[in-house]
Amino acid sequence: MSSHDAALAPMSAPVVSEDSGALNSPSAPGVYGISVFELDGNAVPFNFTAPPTVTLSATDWFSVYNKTLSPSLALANITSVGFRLDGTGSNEDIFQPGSKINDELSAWSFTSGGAPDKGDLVNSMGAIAVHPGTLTETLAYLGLSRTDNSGSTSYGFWLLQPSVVMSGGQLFISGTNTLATHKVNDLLVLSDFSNGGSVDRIQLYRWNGTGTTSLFDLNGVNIADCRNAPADPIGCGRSNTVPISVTWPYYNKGEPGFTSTVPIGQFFETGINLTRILGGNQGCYSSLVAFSSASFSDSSSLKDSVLASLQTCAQIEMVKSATPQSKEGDVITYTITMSNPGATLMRLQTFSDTLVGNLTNLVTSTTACGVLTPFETCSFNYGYTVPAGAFANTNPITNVAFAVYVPPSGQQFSQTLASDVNVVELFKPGIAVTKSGPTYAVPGQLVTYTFSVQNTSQVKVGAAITTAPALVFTTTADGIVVTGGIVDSVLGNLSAPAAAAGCDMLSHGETCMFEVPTTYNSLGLLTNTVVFTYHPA
Ligand SMILES: [Ca+2]
Ligand SMILES: [Ca+2]
Ligand SMILES: [Ca+2]
Ligand SMILES: [Ca+2]
Repeated sequence: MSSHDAALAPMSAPVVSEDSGALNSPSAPGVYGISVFELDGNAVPFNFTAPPTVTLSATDWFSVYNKTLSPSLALANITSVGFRLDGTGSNEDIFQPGSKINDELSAWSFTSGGAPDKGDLVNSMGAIAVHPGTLTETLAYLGLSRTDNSGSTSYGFWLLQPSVVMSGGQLFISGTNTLATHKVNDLLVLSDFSNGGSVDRIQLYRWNGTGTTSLFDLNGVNIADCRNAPADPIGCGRSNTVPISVTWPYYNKGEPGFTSTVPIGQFFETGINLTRILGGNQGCYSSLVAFSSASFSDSSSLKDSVLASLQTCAQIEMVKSATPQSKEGDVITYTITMSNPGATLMRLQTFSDTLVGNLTNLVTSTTACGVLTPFETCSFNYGYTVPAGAFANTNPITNVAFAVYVPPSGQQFSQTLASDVNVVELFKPGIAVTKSGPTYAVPGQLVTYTFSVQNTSQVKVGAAITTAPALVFTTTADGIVVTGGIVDSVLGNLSAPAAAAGCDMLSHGETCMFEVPTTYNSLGLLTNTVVFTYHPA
């Protein structure tokens, strides 16, 4: 087996050799209704200017290959790219004779050898985008180049949902010892294009559980070829009708070493609407297998293989937040924000919180997070009441939220789990009051009471947040104004003199003092009681 490391290849300025097709003038990028990516029979963005002033408003394979280099371009609207250079000659990875396009994956085997020139692939590549019109449909752009255009050979792609790796001549699910198998709605694209560059036919199949089922047959150059396809097609393809320049290391039959010029009919690109092709039941695809085959049939024998990675779904992102401190009896409000940075609509399968339990039905029925369309962000809140005893026993309050999202096919793979952990520390509010006044007085005597108040709230020893909130007379909790203060059974409301002395807000540990003079008018024992009411700020 041999392959070339894309990252080591130089990034050189391509010599733009625009296809002379009638619909492919530089002022009209050949996007043919799928206006994110140029399906125009070449690999260079129509408005390309040579580095270092690369400015691109359109995307083509030059950009995808550049994306594998460092530093890479940022590609608007493209959520994932894949690019793989294949080997050539007599010692590269090819299918073992007998492997068929419509075999179960575990029946495929690979070996080291040489593909016939006309079936020798140079590279495969892919890009994933959101349909710019509907903003909900997943588009896949797939491409390849080959070393020769003579004779009759067909080409195609399998888009596989599991992430697969080749080992010992077989395909395994990444990170496991399990042989890879097809999942329902794995997608097969077969193409038939001439050595003059016309795309005559594209057939689309899905894996139905035991074999392939035909979905669409784009038969005839007036349907299958992007130059002639209707606006916003379900799929179309383009080959190059003139020699084109590419920036990846390209090898051509009969030429030693690498060249940058691809002869007529040795480059192919296709764009397909995964959502429409699969009736809205597309999965999360992770692997792209490009192949050449003996003939244009889904039961044909396989020749060369190129395995690349391509992600049609993205990892759902979750951020969970709450105020960092709380206390017994209070409701901690958790805010969950989730976003879908990928090109595939995702549905919530389960949402749970380690403290609050399963909230799936609540989230699905009352929030926008039940379905996340491409690039959508949603958020919602839920509460947890801190129980009595928590300050001593379960401090801090730690919980984790988990969300599992699945693509429309319902098939769940590893990309779809989102989680976030949150820690809320508890404090115990407290105040200490000292009141002093004269022991004796005669009626009519002026006496002075002295009040001293301290914020004696506690935090847990060793807590990350070492101070408790300030305590105040008046606060706003959940939009409701909560009023406290100081009221003495004899002296009346003392909030004003207390506030004047700074006692209306006490930071953690702070002490304040105030005095209240009054005239003693009683004839006997006078007992007064003072009530201090504070709230955490
Ligand atoms: Ca193109
Ligand atoms: Ca182009
Ligand atoms: Ca090859
Ligand atoms: Ca190969």
